Amino acid sequence: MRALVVIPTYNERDNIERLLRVVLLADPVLEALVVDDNSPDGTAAAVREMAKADPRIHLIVRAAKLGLGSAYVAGFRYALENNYALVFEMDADFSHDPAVLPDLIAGAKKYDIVIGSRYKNGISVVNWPLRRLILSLMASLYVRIILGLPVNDCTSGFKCFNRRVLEGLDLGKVKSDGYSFQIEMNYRAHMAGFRLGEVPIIFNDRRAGHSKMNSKIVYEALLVVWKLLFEFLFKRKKELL
Ligand SMILES: Nc1nc2c(ncn2[C@@H]2O[C@H](COP(=O)(O)OP(=O)(O)OP(=O)(O)O)[C@@H](O)[C@H]2O)c(=O)[nH]1
Ligand SMILES: [Mg+2]
Repeated sequence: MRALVVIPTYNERDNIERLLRVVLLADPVLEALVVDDNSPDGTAAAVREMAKADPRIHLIVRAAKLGLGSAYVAGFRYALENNYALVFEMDADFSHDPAVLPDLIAGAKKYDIVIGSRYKNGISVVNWPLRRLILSLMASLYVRIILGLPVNDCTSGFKCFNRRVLEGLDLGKVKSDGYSFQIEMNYRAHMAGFRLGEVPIIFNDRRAGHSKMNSKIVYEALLVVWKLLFEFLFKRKKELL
């Protein structure tokens, strides 16, 4: 079995080399794909150097900062073309502990999407300002109520897809970024009949580098929920007519 960890990066030079080493040590089936948006800090050059010596490291460099959602989609397409059975999403900033990767692999025996969940067994977030934690919890609650998604942590970016999910969805349709990308992938997969499950993780605030989080990402997530709801309601109505 081959498994690919897709790691989108923008200015993660201070994290990426160490992260790649730890990810590849976490399980022998794992390979890593960094999708870098031409980071000015030279992230891609550092990865290219490592990839020369290690065939388990792969790199896609895009021309400019095109957004997190499309970086994941580029990684998913690469994974499908290169026959990986499992495909992971993971941040480069050590918020996601690579030691959990084997738990996600184990979860993939039971679920089509395994979500590394901050809110599965209580709340397990370390070093986040209370404001941000409340925002994230409210966002998940909002998504659960409006979309009926059976998931506690709807915006987690640490997860594992079975390749059949990525094959089964029309990736060209997924246009959103950041948190809304996570919501959109979860909802489309759920509506297509795939099984979503959660394994608890401890989420840590980023270790180095700078946040790309902003209020636009939050508003986009609030909106995408309604966009998806109406898209699927409309589709159902058309099917009934
Ligand atoms: N390729 C690419 N990667 C991105 C882009 N925006 C963010 N990233 C990466 O996506 C991951 C998640 O972004 P973060 O900035 O950590 O977002 P966050 O976790 O919500 O916020 P902080 O942890 O506070 O920074 C990191 O590895 C980023 O480097 C982008 O436009 N393109
Ligand atoms: Mg982060």
